Amino acid sequence: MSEGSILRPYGDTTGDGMVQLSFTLPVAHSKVAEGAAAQLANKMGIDPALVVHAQPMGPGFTFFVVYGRVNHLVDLDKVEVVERDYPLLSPKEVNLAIRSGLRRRLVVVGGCIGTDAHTVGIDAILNIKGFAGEKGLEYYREIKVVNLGAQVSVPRLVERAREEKADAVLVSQVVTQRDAHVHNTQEMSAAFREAYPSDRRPLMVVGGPRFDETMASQLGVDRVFSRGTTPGEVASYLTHRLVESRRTA
Ligand code: B12
Repeated sequence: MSEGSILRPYGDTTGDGMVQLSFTLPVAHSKVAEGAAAQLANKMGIDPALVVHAQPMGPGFTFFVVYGRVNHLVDLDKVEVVERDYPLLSPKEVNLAIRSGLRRRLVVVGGCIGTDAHTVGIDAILNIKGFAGEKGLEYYREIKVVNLGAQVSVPRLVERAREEKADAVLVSQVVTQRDAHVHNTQEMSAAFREAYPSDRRPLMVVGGPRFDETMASQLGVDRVFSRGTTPGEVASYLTHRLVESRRTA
């Protein structure tokens, strides 16, 4: 149901407040375990809560799916997101802007830091084959891409950024267990801030499916990109920050 900016979830009939939720409890499957799942859902504001699926997950664990009604409403006016604040450019426009604005190629150094070996995301942005029908940054004639791949240490990233005279570093973090993505990113940002004078340091961009795009300042980086990002968005952002904004300034 929608009343202006107020929304209620929708399952079977409009405005019925029905939601579906899945989680695992560290308990062997039994009737008591299903009762525990319903109790948890109740405590989360789901009432009635129907356990629609319960699957043993090895000894001592059960996976649940619960379907039920929440009374909460959401207010669209109070939602906070990072809207795109730069124009989307075609590869041709990006190349032209860099050529005329920088008069040299724009250099990006990218990779996955820490123990993270999930390279598909950063490759989607950097590799020529790209993502979602868009070519990656390697396709752009005026962008030089240095893709360091998986498990790059922060000191190595700083070293390569220096060697390459990077305009931007692009870092991917997919594993979020124990907030690894947050700690690794903060370590990276601190290392770059220490290694460079503030007016010389490369633009720091991080991305990954579980990043909250509103966290850039908390992470100490210039921009955060999340799931579904396309190479064109990244190329446009880099052009906006490294070419257009500097030209205006
Ligand atoms: C493929 C995969 C692997 C492959 C990775 C191969 C490779 N070369 O990348 C392998 C098998 C090696 C692997 C291993 C592991 N994996 Co894995 N893996 C996945 C899987 C199935 C897909 C990830 C993927 O490729 N997505 C596709 C890309 C295109 O999406 P993306 O990364 O989100 O990238 C997009 C955006 O986020 C953004 N983006 C990403 N990075 C960047 C960077 C920048 C700069 C920008 C601008 C944008 C950007 O742009 C991209 C395009 O839109 C996910 C589950 C899932 N379905 O997501 C689990 C998953 C990520 N893996 C997981 C785990 C736990 C592991 C292991 C720890 C398992 C284990 N116990 O060994 C290991 C860890 C290995 C390591 N050292 O990192 C968990 C992570 C849980 C968590 N919250 O931390 C997941 C979510 C599975 C799960 N549900 O448990 N994995």
